[in-house]
Amino acid sequence: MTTEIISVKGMSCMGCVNKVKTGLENTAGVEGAEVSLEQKQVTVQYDETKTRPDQLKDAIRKAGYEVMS
Ligand SMILES: [Cu+2]
Repeated sequence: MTTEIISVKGMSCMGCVNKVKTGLENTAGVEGAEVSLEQKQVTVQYDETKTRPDQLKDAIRKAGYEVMS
């Protein structure tokens, strides 16, 4: 298991937080995602044999938000 911290741009409310969290948790290999609205940051725990940071970032973009890191 690996942890990746990703900065996300454009989240403004709990609805955004839930969209990003759900998008990540529906991604194969993701074990859990914690989203901080205050820090505009997502902490993702994932199985590095099943997914990669690029795919995590794609999931965030697909949810409708920009990735800064
Ligand atoms: Cu929102």
